[in-house]
Amino acid sequence: MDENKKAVNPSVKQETEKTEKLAAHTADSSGELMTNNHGTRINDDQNSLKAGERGASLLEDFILREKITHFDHERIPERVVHARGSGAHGVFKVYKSMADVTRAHFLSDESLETPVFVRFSTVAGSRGSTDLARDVRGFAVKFYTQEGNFDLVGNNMPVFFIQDAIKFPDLVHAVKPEPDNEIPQAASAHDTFWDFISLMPESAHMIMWVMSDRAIPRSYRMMEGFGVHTFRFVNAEGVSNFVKFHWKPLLGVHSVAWDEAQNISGKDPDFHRRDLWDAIESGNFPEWELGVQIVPEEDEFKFEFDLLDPTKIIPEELVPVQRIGKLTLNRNPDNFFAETEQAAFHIGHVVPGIDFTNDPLLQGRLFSYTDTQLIRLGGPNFHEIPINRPVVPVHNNQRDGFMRQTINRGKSSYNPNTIGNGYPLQAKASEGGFTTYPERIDAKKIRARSKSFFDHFSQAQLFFNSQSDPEKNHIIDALSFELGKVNSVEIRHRMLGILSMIDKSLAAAVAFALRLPVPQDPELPMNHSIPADGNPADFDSVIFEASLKSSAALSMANTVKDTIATRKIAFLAADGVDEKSLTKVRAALEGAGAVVEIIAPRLNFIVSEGDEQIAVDHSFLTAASVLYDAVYVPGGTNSVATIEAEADAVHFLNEAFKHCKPIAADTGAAQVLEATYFSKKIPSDFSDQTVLREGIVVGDDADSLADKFILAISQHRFWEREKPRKIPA
Ligand code: HDD
Repeated sequence: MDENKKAVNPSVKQETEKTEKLAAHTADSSGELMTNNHGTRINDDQNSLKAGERGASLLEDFILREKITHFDHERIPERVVHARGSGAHGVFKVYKSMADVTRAHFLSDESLETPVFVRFSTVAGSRGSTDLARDVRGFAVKFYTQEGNFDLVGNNMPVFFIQDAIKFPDLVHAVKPEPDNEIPQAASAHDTFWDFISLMPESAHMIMWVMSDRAIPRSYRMMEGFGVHTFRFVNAEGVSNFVKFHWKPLLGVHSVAWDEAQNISGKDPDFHRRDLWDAIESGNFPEWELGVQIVPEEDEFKFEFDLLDPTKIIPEELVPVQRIGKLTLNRNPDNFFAETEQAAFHIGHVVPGIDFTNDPLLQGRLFSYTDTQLIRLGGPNFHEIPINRPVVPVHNNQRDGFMRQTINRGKSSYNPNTIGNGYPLQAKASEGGFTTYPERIDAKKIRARSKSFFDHFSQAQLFFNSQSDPEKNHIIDALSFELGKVNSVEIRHRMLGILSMIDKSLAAAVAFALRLPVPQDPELPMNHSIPADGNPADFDSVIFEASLKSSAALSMANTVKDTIATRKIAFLAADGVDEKSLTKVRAALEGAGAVVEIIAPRLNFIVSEGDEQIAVDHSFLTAASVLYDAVYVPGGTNSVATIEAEADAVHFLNEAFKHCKPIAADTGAAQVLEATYFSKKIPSDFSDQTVLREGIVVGDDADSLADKFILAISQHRFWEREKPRKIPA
């Protein structure tokens, strides 16, 4: 953990210009008397007004009516997508001036600290759905800059399912629960989704990402973010460069196992929300670096793919990611609804120096986000909700509408005017006025897909080729699971055709699980998103192979593995535990930034060998191995005997083993490991027994055990253990 974090007292809320402004709208009832919404003090909040003790309630009861009416109207429509989310405040600082490429003020000076509000989300599920769905994660950042709000509304995957916004309602209808019975919740494993995907070859690349472990992150704090589209930077001289935005988490990119994800959904459906909240409360502030890939205007056509196609990345080998600044989340919201739920992001909230491209997905999004807030937040004044207000003043001639807060003085609400002395004045570019990049467009009006968008498979191949073996296996398992939940054999079959265009071994492995033949030399799948009368461009001829065969940045296996900061470690202990090794290992792990929790047969405390009381965080009833990153069993004769005989403890270890987590035990506790399934039942014909022992540390010297355990935890998972497969837990 770095020194700054240690110095923070998390009980002191971190303030920024934005959070100070929010304070004006923040209420705290401590020490106050109760009033109704109009300030009249309330004497009885327990009983409604009645005609006599047992009589009917009276319509006159303005206190009852107000309270119930407000309650009746408490809910607003959830977001049509990304309904389930969690937010946090923070700050962004640029490392060095980017003025050579953009005139955006917040990127111009390393002394500037820009307040931000970030909301992470899943896409398909409802507001109350599990955090651990196999799904894309939203990564939306609102920068409250001195030139107005800039919203970077991205995802944790750098590409998208579709190339044109006109297909977005179809995509969302397909993935959401099926319309007749509203099943399944927060899951893509059903017929309508795969029916659509199997007819939309342009989704092939995104499907590889969504079926990878990126779709089941260990934490919001351990996932990347991407702006997805190609945007523009424009500098003070009016020179434009293309830009792709990235967020790189300083803790690395890590995921859970699918079986684990499904278990977490039951044990703690708020797992990611809680993780984010707890990390910030404890002063372990999540951090990401902002990365940019910059492409000069004149290089627009030098790539094998079209920069405007949102189903394509720019591989980092072709254009390196420059890390230009740091985002730190340092303050939880005071009120979920007022801040996180009412936050309104919009890809069209830009500041001078940042501009759009003609990506047809981006262009459609520019319409959708304001439109959706009108229904979700109830009218055109949602920008006045405290969380959405910029930190700079707002002056224009827009007026009135539901819930208007601002009291605009004067008679003129039009421009030009003389009655208001011409104010507010338009801002010159030199005064920070936004000027659109004057891109030259000479074109016919047509509805068509550019032929440069027709290569659907080369980057899907690039992604698959770039994965480690365990990651490839997880993609195969994910597709086998999802298509296994599809009832229509025709859809499964069509998907195998798509997969075989990506990789024959992938298609064969999924076909094996489905017990279906892989279509031999399938025709290039029909793209049903072409118009009824065909596409003016020729569709047939594009089967493409990318020059680049593999890209290291696409595999999570290549990300940070040198820290155990904030990792949660379970200690399984009971009365009679050896407090010396417990204390030493705990001190070493906590010293390295991990969070240790003691789990025992019963709550409250255990009594050690040396008669010390040690506080217990959870009993086996309320804890589960899926909520931890690693597990340790300290010695102590009686404790070990109790743990060995405790079925839940043995289950805990079996499950941790199954999910490839590091496991440690004092030599005196090794017998507990012997009681587990994995010790007894590892198939004896499995040739490479050593991989099964990786990540399992047993020793009697607490210091050296702790060192080895820390190294193992920093590796995250020992996926090789999955090789023999099928260890029930
Ligand atoms: Fe979207 C929400 C990200 C395509 C229409 N989108 C939403 C959120 C994120 C994204 C992170 C949640 C924001 C929040 O936390 O409040 N969306 C994306 C990305 C896309 C994308 C990365 C592709 C690159 N979206 C997209 C298209 C459309 C929309 C093509 C419509 C044409 N998105 C919406 C929306 C939402 C939304 C309906 C729902 C709630 C909201 O906007 O505020 O307007």
